[in-house]
Amino acid sequence: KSCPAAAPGRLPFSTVTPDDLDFFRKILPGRTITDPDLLQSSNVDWLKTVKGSSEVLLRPRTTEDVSQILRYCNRRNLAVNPQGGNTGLVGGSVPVYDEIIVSTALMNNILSFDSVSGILTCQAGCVLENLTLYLEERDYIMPLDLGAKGSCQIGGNVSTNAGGLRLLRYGSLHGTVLGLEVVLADGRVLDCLSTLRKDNTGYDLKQLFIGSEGTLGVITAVSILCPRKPKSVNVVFLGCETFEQLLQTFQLCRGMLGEILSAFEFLDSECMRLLNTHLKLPNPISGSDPRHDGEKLHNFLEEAMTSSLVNDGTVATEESKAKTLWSMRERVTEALTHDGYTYKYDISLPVDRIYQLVTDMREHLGDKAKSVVGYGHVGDGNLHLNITSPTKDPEVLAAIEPFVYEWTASCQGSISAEHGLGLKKRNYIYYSKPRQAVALMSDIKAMLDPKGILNPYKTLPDNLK
Ligand code: FAD
Ligand code: 2HG
Ligand code: ZN
Repeated sequence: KSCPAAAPGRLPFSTVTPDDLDFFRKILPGRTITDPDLLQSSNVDWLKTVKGSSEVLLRPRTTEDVSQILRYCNRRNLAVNPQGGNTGLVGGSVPVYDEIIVSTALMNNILSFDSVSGILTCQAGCVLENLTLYLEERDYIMPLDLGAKGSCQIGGNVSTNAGGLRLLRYGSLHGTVLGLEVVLADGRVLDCLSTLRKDNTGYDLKQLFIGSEGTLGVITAVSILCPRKPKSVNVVFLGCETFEQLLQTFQLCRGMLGEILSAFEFLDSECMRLLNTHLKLPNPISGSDPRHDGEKLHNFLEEAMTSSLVNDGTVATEESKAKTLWSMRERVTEALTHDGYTYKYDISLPVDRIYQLVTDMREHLGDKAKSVVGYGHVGDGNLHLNITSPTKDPEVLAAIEPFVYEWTASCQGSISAEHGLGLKKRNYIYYSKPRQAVALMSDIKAMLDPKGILNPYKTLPDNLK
């Protein structure tokens, strides 16, 4: 029996001909890449687990370029793989076969910034970290932040509806994105690039493209509401003995810090072990006492320490130490890549159930797995359960799945909290969505992309139930 995550056979799209290349070279001179060496990194995903065989990479600069590309591809029945920073974790960002890669990397202009409202409008290929730096100079920040900030692009973030490390405070992109410009499969440009906070004139079409993983259109520009840069930032790294204590600390923290709390993240001791083993990052809290370090969080820390919820910890008030502490959390994904083949699960659960899945999985796998780690966005009820084995092992996979999906469905959780479905998770959608919802998604796809040229084999399941 074939693995449900494996790609189905190649669909009957056309293949690229010399005439097609002539056309692309005419509209994108010097930006039609066919050199196999240059194409290699765009054909492989960040995790190096999905590899396509595209022979053409197109690098448009303008919306009009994208429109011409799609109009042509649609007419010729050529499949297209939209690509941003290629940091996606579910195999959605790379071709499965020979789809043409349309990269937004050169679409990296900031179009406008209103320093009164905090509304930024930019092209889709702007790298998240560059946007953050631009805004910080103007006393604003982006409403999202993630470990992949140095490579991921805002268009990719919107297409995956990325959550990240600040969602707890600033909410999801479904709220902060005010407008989108999207090129549809047939090349039509949908201009919904509004910069209004409020606009109830009909259906909110932009929402369809947020999180649709490049299957409904190519996002070419984004307008987004950005918060003011906080006056001071403190990062606290605390150690708890049990997940139960961690949850009690979270409750205390919410109660005492309220709206100034920007993030509440966690990583377990297995993550700490991997950070130390593979990236040589030492435990930042051993031997320090947060009561001596900072003023700002004094009351909360006093309470957390005296009630014995927290064993030890450290506080960062200056930027460089804050960065060091954040890297402990942000670099777990990287540490895992050094541990072996990684089986990734990105699960939404009621917050009090989060760690039970890690403990149950550990027990269920016994010594079949090399490491079983839990980390994630506690404040959002989002667990990152990661399992490694020395090499990809079908037996380990068979022990994990469908166990992990059944466990999640039994709690009415989501099998993809923030990374999307891409190639890897598309056939598991029914664990989290009813049949009618998936059928309606498929109708929307058929309406917007009747030939199915946009990111085929991704997001929607191979067969409708
Ligand atoms: P890509 O990986 O290039 O593409 C992702 C998907 O979007 C693909 O399906 C692609 O076809 C589509 N796409 C890209 N650009 C466009 C466009 N302009 N129009 C239409 N479709 C497009 N995710 C989180 O949610 N939270 C995290 O905290 C987080 N942390 C991460 C940390 C690391 C170290 C890594 C490697 C990844 C992390 N991710 C996280 C995964 C996350 O999905 C991506 O990092 C990010 O949102 C993808 O942006 P990208 O530009 O790299 O898009
Ligand atoms: C994070 O929160 C990312 O660090 C990546 O979403 C999670 O690698 C993962 O499983
Ligand atoms: Zn995450």
